[in-house]
Amino acid sequence: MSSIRALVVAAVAAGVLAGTGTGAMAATAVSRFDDGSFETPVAPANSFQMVTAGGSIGPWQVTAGSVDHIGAGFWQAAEGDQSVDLSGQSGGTVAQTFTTVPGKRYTVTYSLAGNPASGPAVKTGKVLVDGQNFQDFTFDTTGKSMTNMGYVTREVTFVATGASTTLAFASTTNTAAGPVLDDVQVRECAPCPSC
Ligand SMILES: [Ca+2]
Repeated sequence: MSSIRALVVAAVAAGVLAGTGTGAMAATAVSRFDDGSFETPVAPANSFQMVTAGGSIGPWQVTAGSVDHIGAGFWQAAEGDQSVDLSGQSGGTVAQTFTTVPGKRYTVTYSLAGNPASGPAVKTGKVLVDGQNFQDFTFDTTGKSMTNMGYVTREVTFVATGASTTLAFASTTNTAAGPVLDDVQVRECAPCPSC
């Protein structure tokens, strides 16, 4: 087990060096990227569970503001039954730290929509890798509904600089109805078709 312990210590040290380490992270073992579909835990059916900073949704940490974990039947998911509204009471951030190979290129794809119930029609947010802004995104909910969310697939790539990487999605829509995220996938490019 000593090798696993060494890996965790190395990953935490890398996070501290990158300026992303926190006391909370130190207690968390780093593993592969998991549950980009927000299917665990089970959120209330036909409703949602607000999760505030310091809370978690399965392997995801809510690191700022608040988000809504949307249960089955509340609105259309892109994959499975559940999704996340990145604005709970106001703009929130979800983040997941997972093992990566330094120097390798990774492709992140995700499904994006917006809470059509209220707030501004155009929802905005950003993708961050190790705290750096990698992509701004917008989604126009005009003409969309809870049964026709109109999900689009977005893609962003990054080259890992450490044994772990933190991927985050942040809402910059500071109302209770923000961008909706589901079906996040992370693939190691070998080689990357588009690069
Ligand atoms: Ca899902």
